[in-house]
Amino acid sequence: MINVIGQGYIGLPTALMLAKSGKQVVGTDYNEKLIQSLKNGKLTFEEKSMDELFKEAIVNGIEFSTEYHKTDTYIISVPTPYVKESKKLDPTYVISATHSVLEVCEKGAILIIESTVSPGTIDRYIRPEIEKKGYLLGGDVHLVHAPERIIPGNMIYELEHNPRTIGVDDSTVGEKVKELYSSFCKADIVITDIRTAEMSKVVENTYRDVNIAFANELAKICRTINMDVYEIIKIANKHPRVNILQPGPGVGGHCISVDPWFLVGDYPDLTNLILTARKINDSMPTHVLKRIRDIMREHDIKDISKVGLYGLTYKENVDDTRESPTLQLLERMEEHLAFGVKVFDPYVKDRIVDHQFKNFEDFINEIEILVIMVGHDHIKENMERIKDKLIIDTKNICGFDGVYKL
Ligand code: SAJ
Repeated sequence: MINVIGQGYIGLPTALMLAKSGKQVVGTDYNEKLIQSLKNGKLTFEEKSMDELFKEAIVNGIEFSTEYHKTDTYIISVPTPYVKESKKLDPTYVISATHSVLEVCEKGAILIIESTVSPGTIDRYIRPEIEKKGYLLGGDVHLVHAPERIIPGNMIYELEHNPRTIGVDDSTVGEKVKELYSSFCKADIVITDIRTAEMSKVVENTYRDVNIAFANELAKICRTINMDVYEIIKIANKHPRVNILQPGPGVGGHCISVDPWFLVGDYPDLTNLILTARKINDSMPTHVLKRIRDIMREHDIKDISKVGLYGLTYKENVDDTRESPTLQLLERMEEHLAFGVKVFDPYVKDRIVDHQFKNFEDFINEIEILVIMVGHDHIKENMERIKDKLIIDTKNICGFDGVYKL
């Protein structure tokens, strides 16, 4: 039996995949409401293809519980928040989940940590917990780090098709864990040591952050000289060794905008490029704000409530708002005591900010300037409806003339 601890964005789809492939799985979470919802057959967040997967997992007998179970394999996928002020990882949840596992696990149990952790976290915080308990590492408990790589919006496909990394102390355990993940993952699975697994995960997200920052910096340069950055990127990417990403209103999510800080926090003297990239990406919401101001001036619009931000999530077609560029932008506006901008997102049903509309029509009717912050399919399908507005398209999705860009 496998006990998957943490039934959030990563733990739940992973538990479902394992159950679908015939494993006996218990999904554990301390959030009673969440567990009750799953027990009632109701998913707790939206994700492509997850409904069918959930049904198959139920048929295969997946269980959900607030209790940890006595078993030989655990997968810990609890949040690893970062402390905004210090930019360091907060390992509290992983430590406490490890504690709870140690209370119940069988001798020789495999403890797999999937949560993203900053390089060195397992040596610094998890090993000592196991030793403190008097357990022998590699005998009583086997420690593994198997960081996930899936992207919200395409998680189920990527669980099956993305190569994986397994960090272990002992290769026999590595082979066992590889076999477990092979039950649903059809791609290459590399076995390495724990520190290398930690580091490569953070490096992957840092790589993307740096590359997005390059595109964003180009967008800023092109703005000052009034050139079309998208055209330039399109042409440059024809070169066989060039692959520039897309500029945007900022970088959000719980991964790319967070993980590079772990390296900056630990190696401040060595991370010039990484820190600069972070700063560029963090500056994008302010860049959008300046664009809004310029366009309001150009059209002599003085009332901020005539401006509407479309999209609250950190990227298209998901309902995840963590660290989203729109929330960053609203925060900056608030710092300048600018209140009243209107907001709409078809994926965000709960009211999480002021002046948030439930209905798209009402939202559109009340604004003059529409700022597209997220390229949801919904807005692409409603292009006709927004054509008469002044549009600031930060995602380059409007195919018609007269639209303002980043
Ligand atoms: N973005 C741009 N321009 C681009 C691509 C993305 O501005 O060309 C922005 C997005 O709009 C978004 C942010 O970057 O705000 C991040 O989005 P993303 O889709 O690139 O990635 P995430 O954060 O959803 O997921 C990442 C993935 N990592 C990499 O691509 C290296 C995913 O595979 C990881 O599993 C995930 O982080 C994680 O959990 O670490």
